[in-house]
Amino acid sequence: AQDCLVSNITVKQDFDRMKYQGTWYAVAKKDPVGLFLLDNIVTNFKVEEDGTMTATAIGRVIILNNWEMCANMFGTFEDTEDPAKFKMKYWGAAAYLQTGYDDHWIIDTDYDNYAIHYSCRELDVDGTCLDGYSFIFSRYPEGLRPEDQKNVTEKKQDICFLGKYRRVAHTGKMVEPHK
Ligand code: AZE
Repeated sequence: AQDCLVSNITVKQDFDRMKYQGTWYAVAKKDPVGLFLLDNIVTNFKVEEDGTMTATAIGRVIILNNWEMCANMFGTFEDTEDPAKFKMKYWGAAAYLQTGYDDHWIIDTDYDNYAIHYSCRELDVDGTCLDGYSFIFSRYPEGLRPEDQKNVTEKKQDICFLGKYRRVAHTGKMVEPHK
């Protein structure tokens, strides 16, 4: 969306949740306001028997008073009229972690290598995003394939987050989320 209006952002056509299942490594992220996952972010998507999409995610966080820990998070996705736009209800395994109800849009993916996620938490009065976050996911912890980088950069621009991402380190000290 050239005008950065959230309502003009396009998402993946005919999103196929079955093909999206499995492990994704966050390789870059654009943070929202407030507490957020820091690094070593790995997620696992699954389609349940009734067709609902669910996910688990782990990541390093620092909560109150510089307490560093591994956040074990869960999400369930509510369908909308667009197959690539979900509402995500999420919570932590422990009560001191974060709970929330966020948009969860899949901007683009080829299912086998990369995915671009987008969530706007708060709209500005002019229809642009005032507070949002985004993940670039890869099927490989080492990062994106060189051939996917150009497309991913274009998509970052389309969602008006270009230049706002930070790399997500994978130091390998953490475990995979539960499948
Ligand atoms: C996401 C992938 C799908 C499952 C979930 C995700 C989001 C998780 C958070 C977690 C925040 C935790 C904090 C703890 C102190 C999009 C990665 C649940 C936003 C800040």
